[in-house]
Amino acid sequence: MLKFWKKKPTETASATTEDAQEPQVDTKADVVAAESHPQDLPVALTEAPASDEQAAAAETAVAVSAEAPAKRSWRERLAGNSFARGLGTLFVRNPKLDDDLLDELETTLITADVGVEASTALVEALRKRMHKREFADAPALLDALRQALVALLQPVEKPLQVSGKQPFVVLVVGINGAGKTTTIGKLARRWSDEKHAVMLAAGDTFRAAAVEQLKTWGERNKVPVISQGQDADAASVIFDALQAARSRGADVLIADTAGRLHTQGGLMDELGKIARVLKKIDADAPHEVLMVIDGTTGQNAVNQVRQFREIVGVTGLVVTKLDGTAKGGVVFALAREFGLPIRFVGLGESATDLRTFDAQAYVDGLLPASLGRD
Ligand SMILES: Nc1nc2c(ncn2[C@@H]2O[C@H](COP(=O)(O)OP(=O)(O)OP(=O)(O)O)[C@@H](O)[C@H]2O)c(=O)[nH]1
Ligand SMILES: [Mg+2]
Repeated sequence: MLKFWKKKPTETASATTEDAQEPQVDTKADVVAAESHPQDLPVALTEAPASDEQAAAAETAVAVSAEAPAKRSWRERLAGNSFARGLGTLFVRNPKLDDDLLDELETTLITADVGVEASTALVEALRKRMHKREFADAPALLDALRQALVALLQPVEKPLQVSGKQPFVVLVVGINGAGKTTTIGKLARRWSDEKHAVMLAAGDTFRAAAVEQLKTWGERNKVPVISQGQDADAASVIFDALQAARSRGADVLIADTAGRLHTQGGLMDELGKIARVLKKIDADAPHEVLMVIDGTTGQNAVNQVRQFREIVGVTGLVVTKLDGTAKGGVVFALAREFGLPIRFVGLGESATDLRTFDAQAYVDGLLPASLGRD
């Protein structure tokens, strides 16, 4: 564990623009209240105090997560999804194996956000096998469906390894409200627990409370946050953060960015700029462009990934809010459409509610209890 990790950080680094040739780190021992300064003032390496309200919220969240059972099962967390409900209803009375049942199954999958193409492919493969009399009854058909669903997800079950580069730079992108900042907080917790020295970069300089939100997560997890004021240049913040992370020997730097839509040209260009300035320090950075997707957005998620991938070369996905009303099927649609690694899934709001994606656990969590295997 590095020394600076333990003490309260008091160092500042100077703001740097994309054009800077030589990155500068000013190590004056002043703590700068970032939000009170305009964008051209120094970056604060800070565990700055958040408001009382935020601190209280953070404490409550920590307390809640500490009290919660260490690991609730995937099924418990995925219980609200309509995937299980749809299949449960369809197979409740061990129905007759016929084409009508398969048509209904296809509709159920499409309704659960699996997407038309993936649903049709899954059902047609089952139909062929049914006509060859491979299934004795409905449970046998469902077991085959289970296996086909797992097979669809297994290629994208590729956990993210943050070793091998130092610092390993993770750029987190996605549309507004997808769960980026929360996911960063959870990742900070996870990687700190795994004894990596983590730093965060407050690259969302667009939304008023974004920097404070990230700082609260930083405090909770005792992880330094590099920030400038609101409206600062995001690329400059993240550039300085990488310099700071390098000079302090951090293992992982996770950069937050503002939520954006593909229609917001300026903001989309900013992502390209962020990636470009990082390469001035490390030609391979960012080592992971992690796109966060709200699991409740359904098929729209497919379009989102397509658009972000064009602009910034997404290398991994996180699907959040699968504990809520998400239908759960979008994960299959994404796997089939892009084959991009699904690194994690968000199964709740607290620090420990991020799971490494596990194809089998996910499928069994989605299927009705009588059908899945825990
Ligand atoms: N139930 C549930 N809620 C989540 C999950 N992940 C994030 N949230 C909630 O989603 C809301 C938005 O999360 P943020 O992390 O602020 O999303 P963001 O993408 O950073 O949003 P912007 O910065 O505004 O673009 C918050 O209320 C989070 O608590 C999850 O896995 N499950
Ligand atoms: Mg955010």
